[in-house]
This record gives sequence, C-alpha cells and structure tokens, in this order.
Amino acid sequence: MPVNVSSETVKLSLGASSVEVALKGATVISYVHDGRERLFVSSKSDIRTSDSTAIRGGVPLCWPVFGPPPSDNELFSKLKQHGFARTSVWEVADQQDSQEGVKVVFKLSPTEAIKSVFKLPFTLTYTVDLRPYTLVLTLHVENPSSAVAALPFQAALHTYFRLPQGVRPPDVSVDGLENLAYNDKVSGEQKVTERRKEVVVDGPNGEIDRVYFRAPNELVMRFKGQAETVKVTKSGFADAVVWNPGPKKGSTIADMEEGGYDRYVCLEGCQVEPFVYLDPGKDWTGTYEVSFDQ
Ligand code: TA6
Repeated sequence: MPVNVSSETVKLSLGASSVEVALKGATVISYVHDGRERLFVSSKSDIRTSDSTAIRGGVPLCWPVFGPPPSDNELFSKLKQHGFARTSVWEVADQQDSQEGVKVVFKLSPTEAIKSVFKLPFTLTYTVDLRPYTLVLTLHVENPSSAVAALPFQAALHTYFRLPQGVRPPDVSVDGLENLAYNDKVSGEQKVTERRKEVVVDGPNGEIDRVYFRAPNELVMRFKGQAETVKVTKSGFADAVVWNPGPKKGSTIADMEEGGYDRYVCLEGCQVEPFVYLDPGKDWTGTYEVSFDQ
C-alpha cells in the first residue's frame, strides 16, 4: 500500500524506502532509505495527537517563528518556541502515488486554539514527496486575499539526521558553509566562518548552535571514516542551522533519550532573517530535499 493513513500517522512506501509522518505537527518521524533509518527520534517522544508537546526528532516544522518568539512584537508574544505548527494536528488534504514516487499533502488552517495565540488568517500546506533516492519536503504558506494585513513569519524544517553507527557529532562536517556570517547562539556572537571548507560539529562542551545566513542551497553532510554523504538541497529557505546540544546540555533535555544527543546532528533549512511578509493574496514556498548518492 503506497499510502497508509491511521489515526496518528501516515505511512508512505516506495520499494525499500518509506516515510512515516505524525499528524501532530505533520512531523516526519521516520525516513527509511536503502533499508536504514535516516532520522533520529528520541524514544522519550510522544507522537500522539493527544499530547501537546513537540516531537523530539524527525523533522519538526517550525512556524510562524523560529526559536523564542520576538518579545517586542505583540503578534507573536503568546507563541511558544518555534511556533504552533509543530504541535498542531494537521489534516491529510491529498495523496498521489505513481512510479516516480508517493506524495501526501497535509494542511493546517487556524483552529480556535491557534486563533487564541495568533490572530492572523493563513493556510499552510506541507507536501511530503518520497522518491527513489530523495525525500522532498515543501512548505507552502498562503495569506488569503480577504486578509487585511501582511502575514509575517519565519519558518524552519528542523531535521534531526541520525548518525551512522560509530559516528559521533564531532565526526560530522558540513560542506558549503564557508565564508558565511552566522549567529553563534552558544556564545551569543555574530561571527563569520573561516575559509576552511567544512564546518565540524565540535563546539565548546560539544555544543554547536549556529544560524548561517544566506547559506548556499546545496549543503553536504559528511561523516569521518564513512564514504556515505547526505545532500540537502533547499530553496525558499535562505538560511541554514547546524545544531547539536552536546552531552552537557543534551543530558538536561527532558525528552531526550539516554545519550540521544550523541546520535544526531540537526541540519535545518530555515528562513530566519528577515521575516517573510506576505501581502494579502500572496504565497510563499520553501523546499527542503534530502538525497543520497546510493
Ligand atoms: O535549531 C536549533 C534550536 O533553535 C536550538 O537553539 C535548540 O533550542 C533547538 O532548536 C531545539 O529547540 P526545542 O524547542 O525543540 O527544544
């Protein structure tokens, strides 16, 4: 069955590949490629729609803010970190399957709970498109023409890549982030990466939390001692984030399984600066593609 919809998740299958999406947050919680799980989800996560916390892992969808809501803006002041999209229950709006792949479209419109914290109208659609060597995730934001104001937002696909056996975060490097300005959220400083080609995930106490502005649309994650690579191709999302909390901070994260921080690195496609401002009747699309060379 190419698409299997259950009460809590939707499963897409295509040969030896499969994807599972929790209706809570339309969170991709599994991506099996070539028979191996490529994402990390903490075993302490609760994927059920009855639970209001964000899923710790997979691909949480951050919208309409990334990070803590801006404190100086009344519109966002009632939001939680990373916004409400990742904890809201999405509906299945469409599904298609063909030889080329399997596609499911999820939709989120303002519920009463959302309206209590965010006053503006919007429609979000999120397409999960599983192809033989690629997973394509597309977020589409619409500000209805009936709206009376522009719709401001940030967005991110906060992907937790599971590390191959025997690989730890300091063994991970990302090509494509050289010569970039970035916000180092660990030190609180704005910095610029050196000319060295790769960024290694080896921050102080193992923690690295960086927002790279205007990052190239093609990034490659490599693992020391392993031939395999993970290629991320983005569009619409101007920026990129590399995050791992390291053991010190990671062991304080309540829903992090024992030692889980050692099993993933987040490489995120995001639109952090500037906010997008969508006029009434306008729309925005961000695409984030994960592909493997085999
Ligand atoms: O994307 C990195 C980040 O913004 C980090 O600062 C850290 O807070 C991480 O997201 C996880 O956030 P969460 O709210 O899911 O615990």
